[in-house]
Amino acid sequence: MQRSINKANTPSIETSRIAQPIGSTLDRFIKSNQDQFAYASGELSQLLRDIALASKVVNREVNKAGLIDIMGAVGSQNMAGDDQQKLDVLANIRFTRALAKGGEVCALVSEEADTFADLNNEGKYVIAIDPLDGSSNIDVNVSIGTIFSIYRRKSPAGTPIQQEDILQRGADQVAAGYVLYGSSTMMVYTTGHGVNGFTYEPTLGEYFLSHPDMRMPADGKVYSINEGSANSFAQPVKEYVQYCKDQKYTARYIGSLVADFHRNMLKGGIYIYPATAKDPNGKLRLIYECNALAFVAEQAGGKATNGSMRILDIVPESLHQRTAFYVGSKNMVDKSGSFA
Ligand code: AFP
Repeated sequence: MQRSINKANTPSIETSRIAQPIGSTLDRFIKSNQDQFAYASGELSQLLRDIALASKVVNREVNKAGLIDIMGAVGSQNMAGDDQQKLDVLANIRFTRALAKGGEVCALVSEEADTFADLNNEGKYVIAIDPLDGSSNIDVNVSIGTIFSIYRRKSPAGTPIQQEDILQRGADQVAAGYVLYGSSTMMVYTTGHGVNGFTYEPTLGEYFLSHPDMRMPADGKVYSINEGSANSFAQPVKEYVQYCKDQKYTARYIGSLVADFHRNMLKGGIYIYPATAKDPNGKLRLIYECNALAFVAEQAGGKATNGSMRILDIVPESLHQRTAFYVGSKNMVDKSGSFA
């Protein structure tokens, strides 16, 4: 006798409760969205995968930092004059190696090096990276991050790298993002078509799409600024901080840009590193810190300025240029600008 198959009673693999679906891997997501890129040749996809791979290695080092002797300062200073922590150096090596092996990048600008590194001269992309931001937090187990910014080179492949390849406006970025090494590790990036966040699953060694189409709330109640420097803020900044207090906003300042940014991205808020008497151009670096986060913020509906001008419109004049940075929920950044 032939048995009939009752489809209605057949449990669907897709919806089975026995094993919850775990969503798209970063790899699969990059591949399925490749057609959105202006130059859909697969090289930018590979570059993003190289970044993800290096971040997994850095994540491993960050996680075991407390266990072995790789914590603490290495004894030298980077271009910005900060003490270089061992993990900074290590992260720089990991990202540089992964990007050099991938072959898509012709030049790499890093916080950890005075000038750009020539990678593959046939590569079509320029990358600017802060391999491990918030390094003064490493020794105390506080969240740190990697920030990256990707540009299409302007000079023809195979020719010497030009200044115009390196010093591009943030508005010319083709992709940007960050990795947050926090209570879980996340990679968040944009290719100019919205922002997506992926959470790392360490036992599987994969990033999974956990935060699709991230949107930054237009308003928030959190302000993040180092008020210890308040005496050297300009009057408009002092007034804006007072305004935040009058509004009974909550102050939250981790001192780790990626972590502060990410919290505000999810919950709404503003992060400010203003010009101060000590740092008249602010402290943060335009090319490998602010541009990337400004691009992510705008793609998520947020805003980023230097207090008056859109960050992405600033034409950089030097590799390690600093800028004041106001980033976060659009209405809050607009309000802060009204005090200028
Ligand atoms: P470090 O990498 O030296 O810890 O600097 C971190 C940072 O660039 C950024 O992540 C913080 O938001 C900001 O500096 C903190 O600077 P202040 O200590 O001056 O507030």
